Amino acid sequence: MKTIFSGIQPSGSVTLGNYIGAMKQFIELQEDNNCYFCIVDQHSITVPQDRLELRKNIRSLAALYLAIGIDPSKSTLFIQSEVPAHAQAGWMLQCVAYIGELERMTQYKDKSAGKEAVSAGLLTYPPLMAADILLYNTDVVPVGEDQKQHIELTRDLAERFNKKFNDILTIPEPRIPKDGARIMSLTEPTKKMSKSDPNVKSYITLLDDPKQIEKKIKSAVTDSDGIVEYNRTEKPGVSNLLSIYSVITNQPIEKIVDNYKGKGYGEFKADLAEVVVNALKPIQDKYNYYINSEELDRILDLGAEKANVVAGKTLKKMETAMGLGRKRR
Ligand code: ATP
Ligand code: LTN
Repeated sequence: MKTIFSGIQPSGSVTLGNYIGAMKQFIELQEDNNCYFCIVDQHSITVPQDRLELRKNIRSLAALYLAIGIDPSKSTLFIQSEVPAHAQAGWMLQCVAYIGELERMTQYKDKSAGKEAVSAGLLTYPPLMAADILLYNTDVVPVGEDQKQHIELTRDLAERFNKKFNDILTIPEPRIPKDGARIMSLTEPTKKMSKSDPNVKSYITLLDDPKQIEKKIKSAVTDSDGIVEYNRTEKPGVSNLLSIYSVITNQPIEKIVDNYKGKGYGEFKADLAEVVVNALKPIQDKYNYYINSEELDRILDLGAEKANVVAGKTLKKMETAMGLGRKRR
């Protein structure tokens, strides 16, 4: 049995990219591992958020975790800001990290590019992510491809901490799915699908209704040759749609390509829309149950309680190793 940790930002509505790249793995992993799944609200304030919108997104993300199948009797589900050890350990790891290595993070470069005002938090975000992971003695972190660099930095920070202070932190491994680790934007298929993209047509959320899904897939950018074929560089749009089809239906891409030989994009897109709508229907039904239930709050309270105990223990060890506070008997 391994310890698993992963987090999702409540920075918008969860997309098909988040689901395929990260969340689908969570369900499989919770069966025989010790899992922690977190709503990383402190990460989401590294860029401006509307207060009311953020509150709504936090609750909605919690309900979605449950709707996709996170079982609170198997996994610990909690909100990052309800476990203060994250920010505390995050600060300590900021003091272990070097500015140069933080400036090299591609997510930082992407999110700060062209912005006049960039928060210091956007730069120091990876040590907070490292704290999330390291506080639970995590072995494995299931994430999409874009987070690989952050996990590598987490490993570097943990190794540096262990060497400089005391050998107490577990070195985690990333777990990136073979297929679907990078679902692309529907409108710009060379960019990753992202829930904070200002263009709502670029992503499908788990809560989109059938009409929206149909419309978005119909208008997804493809190319003009009309052949359903997989080629990421020459045909990024169609290839992205094929990846989505393949992961959702559990069919190899070659088989799908075969089925659409001689058929055009219209038929392929209409079928894909149906596949997505059918896959999301049970998730949406469960979501509607959880979103207004008191059960959701009970689950989150219990999750925070459990997480505080585990994280608090590691935090104390880290403080002792660094020499913070008074010597404890
Ligand atoms: P934001 O737009 O606010 O940066 P995001 O949509 O990129 O958000 P995160 O909350 O940062 O999503 O990521 C949650 C998880 O989903 C991470 O494990 C991340 O790797 C994964 N993920 C995000 N986008 C994709 C994508 N397009 N394809 C596959 N996995 C993804
Ligand atoms: N950085 C991640 C979200 C995140 C995370 C984590 C993922 C924050 N803390 C811990 C895995 C483990 C992102 O932007 N997708």
